[in-house]
Amino acid sequence: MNSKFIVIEGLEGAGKTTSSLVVANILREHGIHDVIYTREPGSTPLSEKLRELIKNDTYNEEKITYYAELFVVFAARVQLVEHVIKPALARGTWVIGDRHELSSRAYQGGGREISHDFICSLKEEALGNFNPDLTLYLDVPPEISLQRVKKRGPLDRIEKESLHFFTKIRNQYLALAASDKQIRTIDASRSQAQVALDIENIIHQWLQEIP
Ligand code: T5A
Repeated sequence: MNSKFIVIEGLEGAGKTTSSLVVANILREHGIHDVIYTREPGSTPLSEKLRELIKNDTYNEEKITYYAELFVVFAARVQLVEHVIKPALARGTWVIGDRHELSSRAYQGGGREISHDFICSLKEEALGNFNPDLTLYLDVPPEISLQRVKKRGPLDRIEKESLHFFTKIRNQYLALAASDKQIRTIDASRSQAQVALDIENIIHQWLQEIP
């Protein structure tokens, strides 16, 4: 079987990091041990710098424009895909990604209301037809997701946004997931054990369906 790119998506605090480990465990049960983890933005030296820029809110009060935010997350993604993900897949390594392009369509498309067509054309231009093989979307109401994040410590620039902003992002995620069979939606407002069980079932079945 060729190596695959599995992405986990969702609002902050949805449980993406926790779920990455669940996915890796299931892959191991299927004899797949050669796995790397990526996070977006991040996971290359330059992309990690861009991550700091995007999460930080101290630019002497210079506001990051919505388009600048979009271009920064895309710059980080292109670096990651070209320097890490594609080479890994080419040598037979599986990749588990904490966020990918769906995040831009949800946050910058849904949250910032940048045109969906524009984001899609940017993606086509920058990455062509490169896409995840499977996306697990962890769906959680923003009220719950933000509660989890607040427990963790100080909020970053995006986490300080309004409930309305995160509601628009969630609605966009749900709409995109409903129109794409490659995206599987999981109710992540339940316990970690229940979420893990759903992930397990989805991955087991998906692996069996791969020709
Ligand atoms: N961004 C990113 C864009 O705007 N556009 C883009 O294109 C991209 C790629 C990235 C930021 O950048 C934005 C989105 C983000 O604002 P990030 O740190 O990578 O930031 O993303 P976060 O979503 O903020 O990461 P988090 O670590 O906050 O969320 P996770 O990974 O989803 O959650 P996790 O697993 O760390 O869990 C958080 C807490 O909740 C608990 C965990 O124990 C932990 O304490 N938890 C649960 N508690 C109860 N029940 C469950 N089912 C739980 N699951 C987890």
